[in-house]
Amino acid sequence: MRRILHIDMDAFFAAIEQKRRPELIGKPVVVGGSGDPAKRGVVSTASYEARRFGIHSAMPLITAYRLCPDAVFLPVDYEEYSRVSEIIMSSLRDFSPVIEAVGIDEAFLDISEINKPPEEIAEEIKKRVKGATGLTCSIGIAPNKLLAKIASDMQKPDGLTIITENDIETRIWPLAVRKLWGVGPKTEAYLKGIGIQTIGELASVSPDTLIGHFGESHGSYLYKASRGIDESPLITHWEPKSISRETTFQRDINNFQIIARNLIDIIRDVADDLRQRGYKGRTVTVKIRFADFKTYTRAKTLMKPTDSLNDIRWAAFQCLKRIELKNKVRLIGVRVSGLEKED
Ligand code: TTP
Ligand code: MG
Repeated sequence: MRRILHIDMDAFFAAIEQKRRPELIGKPVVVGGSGDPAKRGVVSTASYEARRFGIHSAMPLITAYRLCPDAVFLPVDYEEYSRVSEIIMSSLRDFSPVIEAVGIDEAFLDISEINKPPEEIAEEIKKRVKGATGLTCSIGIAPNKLLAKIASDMQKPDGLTIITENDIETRIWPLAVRKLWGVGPKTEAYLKGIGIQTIGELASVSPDTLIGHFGESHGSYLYKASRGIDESPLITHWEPKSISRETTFQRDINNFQIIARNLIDIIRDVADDLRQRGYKGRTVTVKIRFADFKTYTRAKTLMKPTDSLNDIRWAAFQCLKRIELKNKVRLIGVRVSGLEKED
């Protein structure tokens, strides 16, 4: 019998900020944009204290500010969050080698081979993650990824929810269809139109009806998903499609020397990253965003894949020459794609 565990960190960015600045514990904290609610930007996440005011991810910062002017607004510090994420993922790897990291704060683990009760495994993981990072997480355990992900969301924060095949009718069917992975606003709206709001109601629709409307693939997916059926494997290894870096200047720049120098710095980072991860790439793309947000990209494809700093720099400057720098520059970026793994 398959046993899949899904772990999702609680209020991830906000919890990290509260951890490193304990005076913020218990306070409404909003992480997003540059951390200044007077500037454009959206909420990346809000602490549970801030959520009580109705603040949530993707909401404009200004709206969040209106809902709770006393909240502490902080800028996004991806570098720190990635560092913590790596610590979490490597702790998880000690429990099972079959792990699929999803985004920055989520992962699936296949725990079928671990000879312990699921509660015990979950408690051990929570303890390890807390010990390594000081943060809490919520865990769901179920026979497949679909149900495990639903389960981890059922008792947040610091939750543990175990779903077996026998629980599908009582605990999954009452939930809104939106809780199913792959059901977005469009599918939800159509289903609502035909009187279907819960997963249980979805399970009562014939597969032909669903396939007739959504097509073979999505239709039969919905039919199976509503019954808690999901055989999808964990994807334990992702090949990157490209390796890139970009930089936003503190102030918009029109000095070519400064632009060129920064471009060289990020080319060096990209080349280092390629070599460290064992890739070579064929296509180099340069991106320039001007002060008015107009964005241009130019690409150069080389004769053969490379990870050489000189080759990438040459190609990048070929690209740069093809963009007229008639305005001040806000952002520059470099991407290497067409990747091949080195032998
Ligand atoms: P989530 O796991 O969706 O949210 P969360 O961890 O903040 O809160 P929860 O306890 O409900 O799991 O996303 C993880 C991180 O990803 C989140 O801390 C910030 C980031 N994020 C965004 O930047 N924008 C978004 O719209 C969402 C949903 C998340
Ligand atoms: Mg989370």
